[in-house]
Amino acid sequence: MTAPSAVKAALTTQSIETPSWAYGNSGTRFKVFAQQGVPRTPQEKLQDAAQVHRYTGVAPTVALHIPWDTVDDYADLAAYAGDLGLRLGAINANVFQDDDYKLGSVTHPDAAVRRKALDHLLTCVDIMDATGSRDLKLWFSDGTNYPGQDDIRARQDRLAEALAAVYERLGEDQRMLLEYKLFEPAFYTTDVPDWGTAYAHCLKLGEKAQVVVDTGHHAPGTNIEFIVALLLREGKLGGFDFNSRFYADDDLMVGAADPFQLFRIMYEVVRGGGFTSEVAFMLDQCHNIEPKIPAIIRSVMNVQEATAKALLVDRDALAAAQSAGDVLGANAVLMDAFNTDVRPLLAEVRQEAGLDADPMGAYARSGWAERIVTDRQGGQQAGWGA
Ligand code: AOS
Ligand code: ZN
Ligand code: ZN
Repeated sequence: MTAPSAVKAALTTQSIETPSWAYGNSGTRFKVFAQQGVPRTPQEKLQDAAQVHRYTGVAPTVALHIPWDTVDDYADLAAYAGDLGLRLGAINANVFQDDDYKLGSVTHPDAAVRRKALDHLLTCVDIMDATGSRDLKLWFSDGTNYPGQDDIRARQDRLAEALAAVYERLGEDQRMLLEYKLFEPAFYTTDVPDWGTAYAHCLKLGEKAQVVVDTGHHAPGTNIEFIVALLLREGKLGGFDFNSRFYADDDLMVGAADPFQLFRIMYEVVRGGGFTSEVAFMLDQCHNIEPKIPAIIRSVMNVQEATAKALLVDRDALAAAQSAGDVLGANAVLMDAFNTDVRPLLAEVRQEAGLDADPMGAYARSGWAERIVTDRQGGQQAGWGA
């Protein structure tokens, strides 16, 4: 087993980005269950994110979503985040909630609609300039519902054209993270359905284009850790949208459905040299029925636990067993790490950082949940499930 001190040191370097939309009301297409005290403004979302960071110590950045987090002055918003001890993270573009995008955005058959979508993406880069954000995260709902509806190949050409224009606009230190998703809302073809499509586009674009893996965006049974290992090997893993799924893109708390899968993914990240700031560990979740801030704290802790277990894997023992062809021995090395209870170790990491050993309890005792219910009336919907 790797020395606990080395694991602890590595854990203090991890940061996990929380998404602004997870703090707002959300739901399914059937119903949004409004919660009391949810943020009414982007600033209030940041206040809640600051609580998550305060009790976990590892969630210093917040992803924004445009237009859900539209403000007049983004530099001001970045300064506000700074006052709360936070930074603004990835800018998530939205080219999926406008009537014009019924048949697609950047892949739409009509050039005028494509132009409108591209203009939004370029605006998002302007916002990144103001917020100091490094990453532009692109997820396209583009696709078709019926065979013959549009030309599959032409849609790839239109996509490539738009991505190239955005890539051209990126600053020196900015990146484009392209996210794939198997299906939904399109049900027949999706224009970026899988890692291979995302990878092919990113490869053509250049170094600043990277693939983002949303853990909920695969067919059941897909070996996500293999994708992670491969993308890391190719230098093309830009980050994660972490969440859990039981069926499709469920956006449940990461580590809730399959902590073993999360561990396997984190092991490949550690193994592949991805445990650096080059790989963004982001959450992409919606908390429809559970209280949001504690759910996000729990999610951050779940990522930390999987990371700690991955760091604990005895890599030397594993390599020895693997090269000896010791199938059971190699598997046992991995399982030993997975079956370790890392909660005491993480409690120590927190205490050594001056934090409460128990983030969930500390938040519950803080009174913040009660305070926002009194102070905030008429919380804003995150945008999902409208
Ligand atoms: C959609 O299914 C994707 O997971 C997106 O990453 C994300 O939820 C959206 O971009 C938030 O704006
Ligand atoms: Zn996502
Ligand atoms: Zn998703």
